[in-house]
Amino acid sequence: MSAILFHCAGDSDDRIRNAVIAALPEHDIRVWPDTGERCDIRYAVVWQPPDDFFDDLDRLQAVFALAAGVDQLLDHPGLVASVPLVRLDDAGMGRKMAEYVLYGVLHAHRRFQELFSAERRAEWHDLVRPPPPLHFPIGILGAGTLATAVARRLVANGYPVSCWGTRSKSMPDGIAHRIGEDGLHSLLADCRVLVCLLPLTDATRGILNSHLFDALTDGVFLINVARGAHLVEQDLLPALNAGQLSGALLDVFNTEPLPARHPFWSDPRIIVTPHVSAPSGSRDSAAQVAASITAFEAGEQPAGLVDRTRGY
Ligand code: OXD
Repeated sequence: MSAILFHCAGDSDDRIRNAVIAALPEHDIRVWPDTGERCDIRYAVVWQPPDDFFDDLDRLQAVFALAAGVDQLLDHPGLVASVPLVRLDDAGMGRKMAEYVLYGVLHAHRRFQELFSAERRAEWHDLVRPPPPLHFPIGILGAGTLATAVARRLVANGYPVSCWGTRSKSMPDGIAHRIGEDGLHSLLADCRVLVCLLPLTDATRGILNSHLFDALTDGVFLINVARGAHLVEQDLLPALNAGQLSGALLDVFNTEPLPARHPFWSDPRIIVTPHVSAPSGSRDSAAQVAASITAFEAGEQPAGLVDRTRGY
């Protein structure tokens, strides 16, 4: 008999587990740490599995991540590289991510930071005259499923949007696509808001650093919704102080939860949110995992199959 081993850390544990069980009624689903006979286990459905999770799972055929980012799984000490890894491909996250980023873009474009601080001083600050969205370009680092969902929403709101990636690919109408070093530099030189939606790989770790901030025009608003390790944290306050950045909306951090004494909490130019930009929906995630397992068993390639050489 083939079984699926499930592990999910966090509040949504029961909801996702029940949705996975409901979506795969024919399968024997075991919930970590009750593994039963480990030799029965063919698939694992996981979010943040512990270090010994994969021990003795000798007949494991595939791992399904309950996340869009698989950096933690690629670094997992127990997961062997020959086992295919599949990540969530949207699963309801695109809409939520688009809403979150749109909030940040409107915050920057309509200068809410300035309005809020005037409000705190009981000051009638009515001189704010934002340009039309057409003159407020947005640069998105990343060109994958979530970046595309975000870009579509921003384009629908009238913003010119460019996505940056390493390989050329066709993007939906109205979204510019830039590639390579030159593409990055032109995107940085143009944008008023910079959004990081990259996968975390060796090539992208620390990409949001003082060198990149030097290439921006002054006063850019930064949104990081990818991974904390994309940002070199000690470079952020100097870039804000120098006016290269006007503010930042950060949802991800090197250490999560963000420690109470971290300077980001108290800086009025930085909005901190607790990794909530786009939680995956339990039913959407379960449906995608079920479809991926069905595709996998039929010998087809599931959506979200990770290319380990690229790292996403
Ligand atoms: C993800 C996340 O990668 O929630 O899906 O961060």
